[in-house]
Amino acid sequence: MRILLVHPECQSSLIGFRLAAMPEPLALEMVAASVPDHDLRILDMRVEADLAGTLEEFAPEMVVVTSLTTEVYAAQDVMRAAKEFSGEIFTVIGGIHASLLPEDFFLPYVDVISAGEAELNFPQLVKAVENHQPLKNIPDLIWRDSDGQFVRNDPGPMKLDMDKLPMPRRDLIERNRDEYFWLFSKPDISMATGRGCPFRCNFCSVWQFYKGITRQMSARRVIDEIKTIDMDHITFMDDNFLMNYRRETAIAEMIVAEGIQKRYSMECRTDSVVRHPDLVKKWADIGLSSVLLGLEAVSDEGLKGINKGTDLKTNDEAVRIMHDNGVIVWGAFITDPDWEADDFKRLRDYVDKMKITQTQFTVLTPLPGTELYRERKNELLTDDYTCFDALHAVTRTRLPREEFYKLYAGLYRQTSLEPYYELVSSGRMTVEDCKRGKEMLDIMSQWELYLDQDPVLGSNRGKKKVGLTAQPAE
Ligand code: B12
Ligand code: SF4
Repeated sequence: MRILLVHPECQSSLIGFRLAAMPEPLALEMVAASVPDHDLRILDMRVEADLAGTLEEFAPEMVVVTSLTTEVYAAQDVMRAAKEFSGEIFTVIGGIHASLLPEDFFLPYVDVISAGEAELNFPQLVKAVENHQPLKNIPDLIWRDSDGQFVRNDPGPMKLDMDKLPMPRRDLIERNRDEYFWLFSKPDISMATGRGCPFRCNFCSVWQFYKGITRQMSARRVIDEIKTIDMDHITFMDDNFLMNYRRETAIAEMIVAEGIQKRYSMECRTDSVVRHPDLVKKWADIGLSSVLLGLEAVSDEGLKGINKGTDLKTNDEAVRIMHDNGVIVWGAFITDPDWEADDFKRLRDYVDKMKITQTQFTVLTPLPGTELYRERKNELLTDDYTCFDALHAVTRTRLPREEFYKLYAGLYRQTSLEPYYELVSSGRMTVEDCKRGKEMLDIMSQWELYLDQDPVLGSNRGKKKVGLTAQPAE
């Protein structure tokens, strides 16, 4: 079959995490890898907008789309356009949002919603569609019965041998390689060596999506994949790469033994860092350049409130360990709509005190499917998913909203660029990277840019109704 896999584009403003990272469409590369015997094409609309031209030229029989919560409308648009182009095209939606809230895709132009990991049902789906067979025995599929009603199949076991996962189909996006980046590394390659997380932060969708199960590839399988990559920088997309001391030590040792010379970035919890500083040193010695650290809050109370399971002392120590090893810290922090001016000041003071070079400030957002959502869904001011980008307050703010955004955006106003200069002078960052970092801060610190998409002040308020209220577009 000719299968077109589409990553939708949802970015509509200057601000956004796009400034700090735009990794390759790894999910679609994995979906593609699960059906190798077909004619496959990936269209990443973040870098190539021409959906109509691709439909015309490739003439797909199936269009497959992935979607985070922020991307729901963009994903719906892609499927609607595919069906309008040809009623014969079979449309499939999958990924984290469709898995947690499939009802948002109960739409006339959607044929199937695939919940969970592609490897567990997508190959069977493609086979069934190709051979005009029934879909009723394929796990975790939501499909349309003869009356046009969506029916959900049982989930089936989440049995997956991570070592048997095929290599992602990076060849399908190679033409866009130079566009993908992670913080100061451009171009960049993404790798995912584990799935799921054993922790239970209340704002997080990961453990909900993986139903509390955590799995990792063996060190050997990780090395085999690294060896297929001919680029200098790899980012591990795992939510907590350093969680398994034995495995990550083995990977580092194999990298040395096999003479692999690259640079790496990763995401990490602070307690994993503090538990094994020697592991950080090992990785720094083999090229660890930056770590996205989930610091989240600057008080024990704040960390408890989100059920992070760490404390401030551990966070401080983790930052220190990274600094001692010359690793760039990309600190992720969560602000709260309930904050007063002092809370913002406390956070900015912490960032300055700890010399955190790169920062990510999000607004606490009850993302559908999370524990926080269940607790706070009655407080939501909007059901417009484009506001759920973690840059906007979707619940009431204690401060007047403009004031909230002024203080929030102001967090990005670096009081000192000294950490950047240190990185440039020590050769860990180029002048170009430094300029890019500075530009990012300049944009993210303009508070007016946050207003247009605000659920109360913004120009698109009330225009979109989704969630369980999703209506057919016709
Ligand atoms: C890389 C990443 C990013 C990247 C790229 C995002 C993107 N759109 O691709 C960047 C840095 C830009 C980013 C930004 C954001 N992200 Co992000 N990110 C991740 C991360 C760490 C890894 C995703 C990944 O590549 N995984 C590896 C691939 C292989 O797995 P996968 O994507 O799950 O795909 C599998 C299945 O889902 C399924 N599948 C997926 N699509 C499809 C389609 C079909 C048809 C089928 C059959 C199956 C299928 O099969 C795949 C293989 O098994 C996840 C955490 C996580 N563990 O998922 C968060 C995560 C996806 N991000 C999240 C969030 C909240 C955001 C932000 C809103 C804010 C923020 N704090 O970062 C922004 C907004 C992005 C936007 N587009 O608006 C949430 C999403 C929650 C949700 N309900 O949507 C996650 C889950 C983190 C969390 N803690 O909850 N993010
Ligand atoms: S540690 Fe990270 S991935 Fe794990 S539950 Fe918390 S936020 Fe989610």
